[in-house]
Amino acid sequence: MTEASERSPGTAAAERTIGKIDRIEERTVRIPFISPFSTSTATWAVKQALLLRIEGDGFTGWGECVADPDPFYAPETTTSASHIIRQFLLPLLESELTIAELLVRFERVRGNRMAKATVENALLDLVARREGIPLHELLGFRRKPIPSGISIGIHDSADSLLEAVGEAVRAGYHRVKLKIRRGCDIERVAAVRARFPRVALMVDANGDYSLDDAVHLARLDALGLTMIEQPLSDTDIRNHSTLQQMIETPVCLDESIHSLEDARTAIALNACKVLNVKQGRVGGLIEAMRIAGCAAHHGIPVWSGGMDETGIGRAMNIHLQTMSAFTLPGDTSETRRYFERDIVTPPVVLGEGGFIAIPEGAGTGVEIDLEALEEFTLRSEWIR
Ligand code: OSB
Ligand code: MG
Repeated sequence: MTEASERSPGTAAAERTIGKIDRIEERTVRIPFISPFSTSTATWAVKQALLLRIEGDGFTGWGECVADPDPFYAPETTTSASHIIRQFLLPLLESELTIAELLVRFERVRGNRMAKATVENALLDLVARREGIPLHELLGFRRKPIPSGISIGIHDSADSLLEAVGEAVRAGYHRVKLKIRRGCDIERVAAVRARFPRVALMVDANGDYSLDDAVHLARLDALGLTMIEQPLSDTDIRNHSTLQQMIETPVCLDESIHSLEDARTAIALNACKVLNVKQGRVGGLIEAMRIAGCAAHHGIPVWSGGMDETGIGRAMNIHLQTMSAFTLPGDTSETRRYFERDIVTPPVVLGEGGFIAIPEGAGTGVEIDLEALEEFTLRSEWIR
């Protein structure tokens, strides 16, 4: 099973017919984070997410848009995604189409891949639930335990960072990612490395550096990092290639990769040795599988990033990671490090050995906690 599906990833799922759609709801939720999450470009104290609920034949699929309310990580926002989904994507939806045909129609809409992923995710969840199979099976992969990594935001002090890393190491996470920015990098990471000599450690700069910083960034080479994620601007694939020749730490691209074409370009230019594939950013699970398949073909290891998703998006990311191209631990951490209360059950829990389980049941396998959903809803509207 895995063989054929890994060679032409996503084909079986994409060939499913969308089927009858009865109604569609758009909803914005706002869930407080347990603690604010800081990157080089933003601090988020709450998770605000746009959700899409698609109902057909008595089944319901949910999609979560990974865009933030602000354009500080990527150009799309919850508001722009809502506009694109309502005005341009949903009008293309017809029940006789296959998902692949719908995705071809979506190509007329430039970019806006977070918006596209929201619709695609909801439809794949709906189709899997209608067929009574788990999402990973629809995608063509078998169940397996998923190794979990953690992304730790920028902390105010070195001490509180060391404490957070200690907690993550004791919890059993397979690797620890530290957010860095100009002026808060080498010394902080060196302190973590000194305290935890053996932990698999990496950093993520979210594009804060320029090529002029290459000599500075080369100081990370002594710290035995598994990779540096997105050191340079998201719009600049070429300079990542130059940077990679100047530093030993493997470069991983995140926000520079919007599509399969971007991945091909980055790989051809030797601009990265690793790829962070966020399905919610590249247009959905099917595009993510194509990218991962291409990367695997070129010997580039892949992992699934995260966008601090609610349990809906997190479940999508978990199912995706059953694809064997995802050889490195992702950023899918357990629910309780983000939220006191999530809008789905069951929560993601870090199990024995730092692995997370795939939710049982059809589709994503998670169920909406309607009471929590109402509690966190800012607005909701039936749009079709
Ligand atoms: O760059 O990977 C990133 C969160 C929000 C925006 C961008 C990023 C992140 C993370 C956290 O690193 C990943 C997660 O825990 O979901
Ligand atoms: Mg990143």
